[in-house]
Amino acid sequence: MSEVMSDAGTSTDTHCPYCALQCGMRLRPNAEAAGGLEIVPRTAFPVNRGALCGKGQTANEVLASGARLTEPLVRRVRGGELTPATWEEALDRIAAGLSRTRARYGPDAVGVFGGGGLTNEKAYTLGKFTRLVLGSSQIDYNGRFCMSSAAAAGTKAFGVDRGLPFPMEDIPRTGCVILVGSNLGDTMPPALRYFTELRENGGTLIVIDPRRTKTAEQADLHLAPRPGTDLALALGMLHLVVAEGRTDEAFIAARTSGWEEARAAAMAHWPELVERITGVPVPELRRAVRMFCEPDAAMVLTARGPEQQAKGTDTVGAWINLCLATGRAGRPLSGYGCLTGQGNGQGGREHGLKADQLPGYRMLADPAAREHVARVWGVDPDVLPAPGRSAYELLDALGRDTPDGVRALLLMASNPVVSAPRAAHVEERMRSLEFLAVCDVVLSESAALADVVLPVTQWAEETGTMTNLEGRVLLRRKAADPPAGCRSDLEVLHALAGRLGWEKGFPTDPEEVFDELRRASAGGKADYSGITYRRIAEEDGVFWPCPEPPSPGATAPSDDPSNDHSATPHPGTPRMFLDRFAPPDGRARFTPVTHRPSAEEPTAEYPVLLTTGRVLAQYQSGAQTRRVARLNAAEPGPFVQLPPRLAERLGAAEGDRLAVISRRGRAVAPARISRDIRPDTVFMPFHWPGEGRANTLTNPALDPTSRMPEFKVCAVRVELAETAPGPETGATTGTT
Ligand SMILES: Nc1nc2c(c(=O)[nH]1)N[C@H]1C(S)=C(S)[C@@H](COP(=O)(O)OP(=O)(O)OC[C@H]3O[C@@H](n4cnc5c(=O)[nH]c(N)nc54)[C@H](O)[C@@H]3O)O[C@H]1N2
Ligand SMILES: Nc1nc2c(c(=O)[nH]1)N[C@H]1C(S)=C(S)[C@@H](COP(=O)(O)OP(=O)(O)OC[C@H]3O[C@@H](n4cnc5c(=O)[nH]c(N)nc54)[C@H](O)[C@@H]3O)O[C@H]1N2
Ligand code: SF4
Ligand SMILES: [Mo]
Repeated sequence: MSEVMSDAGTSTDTHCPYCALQCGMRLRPNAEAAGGLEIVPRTAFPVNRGALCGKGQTANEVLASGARLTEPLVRRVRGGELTPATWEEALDRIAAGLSRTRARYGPDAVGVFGGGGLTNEKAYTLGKFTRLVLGSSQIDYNGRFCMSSAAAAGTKAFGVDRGLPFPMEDIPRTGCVILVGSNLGDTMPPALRYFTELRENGGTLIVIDPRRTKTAEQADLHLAPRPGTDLALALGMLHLVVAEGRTDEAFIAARTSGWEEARAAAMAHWPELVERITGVPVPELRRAVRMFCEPDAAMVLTARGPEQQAKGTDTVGAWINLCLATGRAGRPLSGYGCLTGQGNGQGGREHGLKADQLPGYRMLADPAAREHVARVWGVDPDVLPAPGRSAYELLDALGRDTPDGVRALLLMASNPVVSAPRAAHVEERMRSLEFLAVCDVVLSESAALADVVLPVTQWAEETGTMTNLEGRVLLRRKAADPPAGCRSDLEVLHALAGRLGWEKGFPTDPEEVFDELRRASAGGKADYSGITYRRIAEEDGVFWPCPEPPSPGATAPSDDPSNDHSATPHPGTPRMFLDRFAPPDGRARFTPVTHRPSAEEPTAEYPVLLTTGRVLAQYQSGAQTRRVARLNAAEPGPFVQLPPRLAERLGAAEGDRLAVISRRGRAVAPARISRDIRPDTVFMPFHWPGEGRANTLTNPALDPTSRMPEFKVCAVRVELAETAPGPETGATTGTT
């Protein structure tokens, strides 16, 4: 107890820099620890109750990393080296590069690419900067690669997109959870506890993954479909639900619309057909239906497996249909949710990083939304640009010598050279830009291509809010001073705006930005207006929507005594849809969806399916975690997970170098032979650049609605590689 008390003065309660779980942690000054901060458990924070994965435990090492950028770098001659510069010179060069491009080709020739790791304040400011200062429509962010399909499907069905419509703490109390394409045992390890508790409480867990992962090992039932066939699987389950008379007709009648069309579409998916498409035997399908339908409450949670497909939106729609048809939505302990990925993937799009969205989850194409946000920004709605391009389309347009080419780019908090689909092509596009500016904490593979690199502060060196996968708005607090030479992203945008003629409107104090964001979001779907830094601190986070109550007396009839005191604050919304769904009629919408093949199916030339994803010890493009010794020792490099029969056919032994070849290029990495993967599939994690870069191979086929690329399935050929290491960069090994 006394330790906690004495801690309070010197320690700082904050959150992990990485994933969407946003685990609570406490940072205690300690000269011996990396970055001068020791990471100690913060058991009172409900989401993780003190538990941290290895990435969280070592997060302080990135603060102190020798790889940390501490001075701006500029490339003074094209093709020359990046060399140190003053902040003045670097900022002047960026302002000149951006305004030169705009003057020559128009505002849409200047693009901005953001990241879901940015705080709400930074995301909001970057969106505002793009639309006002640059006057450009060309902004998108890496969250497009993340949960955009779930966002699109959620919006269609429920009228609003919030990752989980309930807190994680509800999971152990439901009857059954279907986890579709989530390996949270590796990607959100502290969350595994909720599923262990679910089973201890008598509930069941179904995991759907082509691989037997750490998460699948925990399941009562593991279904291993072919990659890219989740849509058929969900439809087959819905077919059985109907055939076995397990629909909830009262719920369907009272709370939904569109059932007849969705039902008819599902009925075309006979279980035997679904078995042929997915490889999942009919008895297992029946068992899954029984497990899902028998308890009083159940949930479906999706992650990147079903979402990162060129039919991701329809796939998630099919899982939502299953929930609606069985009355497993809009009720306590039941519902559909998406496990979002990045620390602030949710907040990033809510506040303006997405090509078509304005703060508060308002849509850029909606005149009323434009008017509201323009008023807060003090401009005429007509100056706001139209919606722009999605992430891959934006990257694909870089350096293009056409009227709609994007010639200059400001990149903040993403590393597309490693993480974008068809990465060799994207890298080549980035190299062909007339001007590239990057803000990062390390010299990522993308920053290395820039004309100007700005060293920014991160995480524990600054304050800001993050919105986790539950829609819980959290406060990350500053715990240490940044290295001399680093400035915050907000300071960068303030300085650039000033140079481009906007003296006002781009504050550097996060709380001041947040107060403006609250006003901009007021009345929107993601209404933050009732949330304050103080409330977040006192309440362990506040769930949006949280409108600000009308000021006392303003709208209340004066003869009502109950309105005679100051309005009570809105409590926030941990659980959504219990009374009504968000569409104007309050009903959830079924979508009639039918299965279709992946953009690439196996052929004689490319007979194997490649899927991609993550490992426990590395994060995303690896820009941060590859610089932490303990994590790097655990997962030092890329690999190809392949089934024993395929290895045998190739004559490959464990560790042998394998070449994986798709229509987009060739990657080489050592073999990891494993019984835990389907016989027709290989898996590569995407955390590394160079010859083992998985994204050299991936297919940028886009979902027509969400514009999500098909990271989770493409056709490849696997061969034994030559024994001598190949060329170092994916750019030279990949065909573009
Ligand atoms: N260690 C670590 N943790 C992370 C991250 C990280 O990079 N590293 N990133 C964070 C971010 S941004 C995100 S988005 C989340 C992602 O979290 P997850 O979605 O859990 O991660 P993935 O490994 O991309 O994909 C999950 C699973 O989908 C399976 N899969 C592949 N193809 C298919 C398919 O067609 N259908 C189905 N049903 N499953 C398929 C893969 O085998 C894999 O096990 O993790 C977050 N947490
Ligand atoms: N093949 C394949 N590819 C994938 C995926 C997959 O499953 N398979 N998943 C996709 C998904 S879900 C995602 S989310 C993307 C993610 O991929 P990326 O967008 O590349 O994500 P990160 O590697 O997290 O890049 C974040 C960068 O921002 C820097 N950074 C950290 N904090 C700050 C900050 O405060 N300010 C600034 N300016 N910079 C900061 C980091 O150092 C890092 O360089 O990858 C996608 N790519
Ligand atoms: S699970 Fe995510 S938020 Fe929690 S410690 Fe690990 S990386 Fe950080
Ligand atoms: Mo993600």
